[in-house]
Amino acid sequence: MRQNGNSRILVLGGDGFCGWPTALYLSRKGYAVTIVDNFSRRRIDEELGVESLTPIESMGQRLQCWWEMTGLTIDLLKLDLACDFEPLVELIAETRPAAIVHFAEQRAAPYSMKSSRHKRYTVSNNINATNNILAAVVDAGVDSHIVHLGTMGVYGYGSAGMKIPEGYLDVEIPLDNGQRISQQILYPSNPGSIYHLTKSQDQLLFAYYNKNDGMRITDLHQGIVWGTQTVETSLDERLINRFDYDGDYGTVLNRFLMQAATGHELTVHGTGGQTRAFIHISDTVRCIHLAISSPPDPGERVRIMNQMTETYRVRDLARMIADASGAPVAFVDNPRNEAAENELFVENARLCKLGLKPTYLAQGLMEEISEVAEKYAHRCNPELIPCRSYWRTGNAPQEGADT
Ligand code: NAD
Ligand code: USQ
Repeated sequence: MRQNGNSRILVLGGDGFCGWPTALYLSRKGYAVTIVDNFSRRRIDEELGVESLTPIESMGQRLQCWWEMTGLTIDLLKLDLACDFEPLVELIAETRPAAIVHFAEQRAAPYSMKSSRHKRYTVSNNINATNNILAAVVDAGVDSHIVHLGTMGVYGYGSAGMKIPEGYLDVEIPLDNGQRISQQILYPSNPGSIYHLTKSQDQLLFAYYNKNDGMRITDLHQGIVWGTQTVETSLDERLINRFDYDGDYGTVLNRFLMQAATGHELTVHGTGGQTRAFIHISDTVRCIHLAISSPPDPGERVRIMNQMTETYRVRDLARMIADASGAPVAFVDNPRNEAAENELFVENARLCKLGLKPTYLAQGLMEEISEVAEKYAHRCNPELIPCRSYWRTGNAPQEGADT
């Protein structure tokens, strides 16, 4: 396949769960891809004493294997985007990328709530990385399209029966003279963790650089990503994607799939009344390609699209997996500070209009359990399953209690 020199894409955070399969997908689509990562995620695995359920290779091995399997090369630059500003400006000025896909943030809500050190790291890493990327594009004098991975969590998961719109809310403002004016404002943020707070702050940075510098930005408000493999990561075991199952980085659906495969009880927090939005990893990479292929027009305000395909209540998800696998369901004390129940209706027309054909849970569930979770179940350390990050000290179990 030909690599088009005029279509350079930077994939920031390209060693991560969403970034790696996206880099491969875009490479296969003919883009010239450069991955930028500081490998902080691999260092956090060491800090927490955890490992991906799937055996992930070093980046050197991954890129060598991709070349062997496809004849395609992907460039790599190790940079800390929150600190290494000048090299980032140089990279952007030299490569003049058509798009910069920004995954490079600390993305686990429980990790961000572990201690004041983790809160401060998450705020400093995420907000500095985003601001540095935007400021570097200005300094480099290029018109790259920024595609950022945001989160559904900026909306706060509840809208009193209204469908959550794609980023902006129509409001009517009463004036002193008795008239009313209509306006669209950013949907009010209501983050549920320090991590989600950084994504809310990112939104203001995007609005500002868009207004001041005319920057073209797409912010994808993504739901919880489930699954592991894409067509590209399945080509060879050395390309396998990461699968987090531990109490900090494991997300609910993948945790339930791993728990079902290892015979562990499914750990539902509280009553399991939280409703969340979900998307399969294969749809994530396709959505990013759709967003890149359809950049905002010059002068267009920040384009926000809700990147999700289905919503589920956590206890219904557990019941569905329990029915399919025979695993028991356990209702455990909720370590988080979140409502016991919420309703969630989400508008996702924009990506569907661009051509997204969703992968539904019912289709891929058993395949994921048998092909990934069961295959690597022997690598699971059950000690790492419980969530031990508490939003408030009052949520932590009393000393001596069983965790
Ligand atoms: P991940 O932790 O697997 O990957 C993030 C990558 O970014 C890692 O490789 C890490 O080393 C890198 N990184 C972090 N800070 C960096 C820095 N300062 N400089 C350079 N590299 C840095 O996370 P993921 O699951 O792939 O998520 C990617 C993005 O998608 C995140 O921004 C996250 O908020 C968003 N998102 C993820 C999910 C999900 O369910 N995984 C859902 C919605 C949104
Ligand atoms: N939960 C359980 N049992 C578990 C783990 C989680 O009941 O074993 C519950 C949580 O209490 C919560 C819900 O499941 O109510 C979702 O938790 P999660 O860890 O799957 O997801 P979350 O913390 O919201 O974060 C994940 C990603 C984050 C992304 C976000 C999208 O880690 O990067 O931004 O999903 S969203 O949730 O739509 O905001």
